[in-house]
Amino acid sequence: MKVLEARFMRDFINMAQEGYEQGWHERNGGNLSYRIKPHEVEAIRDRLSDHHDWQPIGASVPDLAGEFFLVTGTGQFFRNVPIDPEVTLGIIEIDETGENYRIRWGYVEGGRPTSELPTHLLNHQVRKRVTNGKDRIIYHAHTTNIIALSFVLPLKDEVFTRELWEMATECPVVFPQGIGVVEWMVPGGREIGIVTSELMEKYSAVVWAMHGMFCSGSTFDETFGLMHTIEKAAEILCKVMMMGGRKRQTITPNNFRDLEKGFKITLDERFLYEKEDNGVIPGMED
Ligand code: 2HA
Ligand code: ZN
Repeated sequence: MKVLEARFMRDFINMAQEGYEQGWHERNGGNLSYRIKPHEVEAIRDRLSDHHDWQPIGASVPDLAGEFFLVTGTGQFFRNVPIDPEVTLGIIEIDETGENYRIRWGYVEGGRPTSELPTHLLNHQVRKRVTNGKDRIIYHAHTTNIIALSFVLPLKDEVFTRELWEMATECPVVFPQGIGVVEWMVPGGREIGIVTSELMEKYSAVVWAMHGMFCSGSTFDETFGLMHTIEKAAEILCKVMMMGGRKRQTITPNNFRDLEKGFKITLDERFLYEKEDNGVIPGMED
């Protein structure tokens, strides 16, 4: 089968386009990776090349040994993914040690995988383990409203989770585990990848302060939907702040406990703390 005719390829390209249309991928902002299923690799194996050398990943991912990934290229613009997928995307294979990768398809103008490859693969390794192999997609986007909030809210998992949950009743249903926060760090390396992947043990979404967000999911729809839901909650919170920043009423800890029963979800009590004044958004006290 031609690589571009594979279903996962079309779904990947559609997701890149939808993310661009949301305004989350200015210039070369953001990156996306998909852990390809074994039968999907077999269907395209005749079209894979073995002319490229093994290169260091820059991180150690032994639990991903032998896996294949479709990954956006470094410096590539999401805007161009549907226009020129063979240039903007590539398929890589991980070696038996989990230390090296080689290009098997794509990046035809001499490209390479995203600069955030260490974070993507470290996240994949953790999510593969904690979801028993279900999660296959890691998505990084420069979501405007989440970035804006990272200038104002305290950079704490508890605060981001709680304030975003309060912004839409479906939020605790869509991300019941909550959301993690990484304070400002240099992107593009192993260090930020390790910190992010440690949070991915508990959360399927992690904020990078003053930068964007990472989401993990089992399907393209689930992963995009998670990013979209969180970013929409962030947009509502920004609007509430712009309307003076004082809530007259909100969803209370007991309301969340009622949701747990109604939707058969479990919410960590860590996020259901009592506040001195339910109208005040942290960071906007005066
Ligand atoms: O690829 O988003 O974090 C550009 C980025 C780096
Ligand atoms: Zn980024």
